[in-house]
Order: sequence, then structure tokens, then C-alpha cells
Amino acid sequence: MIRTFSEIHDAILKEKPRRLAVAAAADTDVLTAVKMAVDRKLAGAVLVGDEAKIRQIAADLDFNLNASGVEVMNEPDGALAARKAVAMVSSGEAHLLMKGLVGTADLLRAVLDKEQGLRTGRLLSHVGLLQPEGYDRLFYLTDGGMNIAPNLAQKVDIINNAVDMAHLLDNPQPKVACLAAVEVVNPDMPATLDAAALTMMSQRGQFKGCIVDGPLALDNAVSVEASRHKGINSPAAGQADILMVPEIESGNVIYKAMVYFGHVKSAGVIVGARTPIVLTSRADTPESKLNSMAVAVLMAARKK
Ligand code: COD
Repeated sequence: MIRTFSEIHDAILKEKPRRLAVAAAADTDVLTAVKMAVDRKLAGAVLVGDEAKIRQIAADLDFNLNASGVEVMNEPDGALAARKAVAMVSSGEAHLLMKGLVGTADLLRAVLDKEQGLRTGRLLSHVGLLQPEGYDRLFYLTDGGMNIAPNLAQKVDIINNAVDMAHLLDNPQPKVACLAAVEVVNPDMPATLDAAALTMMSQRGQFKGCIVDGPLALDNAVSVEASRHKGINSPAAGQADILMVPEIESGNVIYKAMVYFGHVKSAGVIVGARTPIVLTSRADTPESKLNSMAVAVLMAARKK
């Protein structure tokens, strides 16, 4: 099982490099991460965006685009750059899509476009991969980036998407915690009702290749000690790999709190599309963007 970002980077060395289409690439952090990925032979790239700005930033970074075989496609408008980058992946000219300095919703609308998008018929969802210190595994936080207020059926898809991702990263039976504020079912807290239904579905064999458990508060999902203290004896208590949040706000806040207050290593991808999509926050560091590229490249290489 892959337990760290460093293991992800090691695993990629065995795979062929992939070509990224970067939507709205004129950004120092984005190009720093692309340069790192190209230098490590993790990926090649087509940079779609404001060509003059891209070339200026690349020069400032000593990033020799010609020598590295990186192409530039001029499209100064962010939403149009997103559409052009998506079209390149759709047509097979690039293997993977990466978000640059463009709004998440603009990028996702291009991805969801019925004609040229990257839909598969499945729900698309965001997974934030986190490596907090003191833990022996990566956490899959979902969905703090795409689905705003998922219903029960959408939560099933969100879980299955994260489970597929965990399988690709060599975790054959991830434990999924359906997070809520408490670990008992409270009729006034809808998140606990959905969590209880999802747990029953898991017990009845309606999920494959994972164990779903909840409701669990975050402490009881990730700390064996906290769950013992509360007397919770359930399959994912203290041992969760996948943290399924009730709605986008809690997921987004947990992710950013970990990154800003906890300096936790992180990555972000959209799963469920034709290929994984590198989707990080504009404020993510180049290291985090590189980790996201690495995760997406490895998943794309391993996906059958
Ligand atoms: N997976 C598959 N298809 C989808 C999904 C999905 N997750 N979401 C919408 N669709 C399909 C619908 O079935 C429909 O056919 C079409 O797309 C349009 O659906 P709408 O009208 O609900 O879609 P939009 O364009 O209004 O919204 C889709 C967004 C993804 C843009 C929206 O959900 C959104 O803004 N999400 C939050 C993104 C964000 O701001 N994240 C911030 C943190 S990084």
C-alpha cells in the first residue's frame, strides 16, 4: 500500500511520462510545479494561456520551454483556455488536464461539457490526498472540491470514486469514515442519517472493496485512542483511510486547515472523469501541485 507522497514519486519512475494540458498556465507557482515535473521526467506539458505572460514567467524561472519540449498555446481568456485544454485531452493530444490560474467552476464546466468534455457517465468528485505527520498512511478527503451538497446516491458515487483511487494506490480494502459532528444518529443532523444508511449499505454488501462506517466525528475516525475513549467499536473507528465529508464546506475547510495550520503535505485530483484531473487550489504550493501531478500521472498510468 502506498503510504507517502515519496512512494508515489518512486512508483512513477516505473511508468511512462504523460503529457499534461495546463489550463491558464500563466502563474509562477503553476509553472514552477510544471518545471519540476518536466525536470523529473514525470510529465511533458502543453501550456494553454496568455503566451506572453507564460514566456515571461518561464524566463524568470530559467525554465527553457523549447529545450524541454514544452508547447505553448496562446489563449488569454481563462474560461476559453480551460475549454481548449479540455479539448486537447478529449482528442488524445494530451493525457491529463491540470488546472492553472482559472476558477474551479470554469474548469469543471469545461470538463462537464457534453460535446468536448471528459465525462464518463459517472459522477465526478474531488479527492484531497493528505499526509499528516504521525500517521502511517495517506488520507483521502472527499469531496471538498466539486459536489456542493451531495445526496445519498451521490455520496455512494463519491465513496466509490475514492475507493477506486485507493485501489489504484495499492490499498485493496480502504476503510471509509462518513464524517459528521457526532458518532450517534441524530435525526436533526442529516449527515448522521446518510452516514447510517451508507454503513447499512456496506453491511449488506452494497459496496465492494471497502468498509464503510459512520457516523464518526473526525477524532474517532483517525484516532484509535479517541475512539476507545468514547467506547466506539466499529470497523473504521480510528483507522479510516477515506474521510467522506457531508458537503463541500466542511471538506474544503478541513483540507485548507490541514494545509495552512498543519503544513500537511497534500494533493488534489478530480476522479470519475476519463482521466484524473489535477485540481489544486490557487493558493497551493508548487510542492503540493507537483504531488497532485504525480498522483494523477500514476493513476492514469495504472488505470486499465
Ligand atoms: N459529475 C458528473 N456530472 C455532473 C456533476 C458531477 N459532479 N456536476 C454536474 N454534472 C452535470 C449535470 O448532471 C448536468 O448534466 C451538467 O453537469 C450541469 O449540471 P449543473 O447545472 O448542476 O452544473 P453547474 O455547471 O451549475 O455546476 C457544476 C459545478 C461543478 C461547476 C458546480 O457543482 C460547482 O461550482 N462546484 C463547486 C466548485 C468549486 O467552487 N470548488 C471550490 C473548491 S476548489
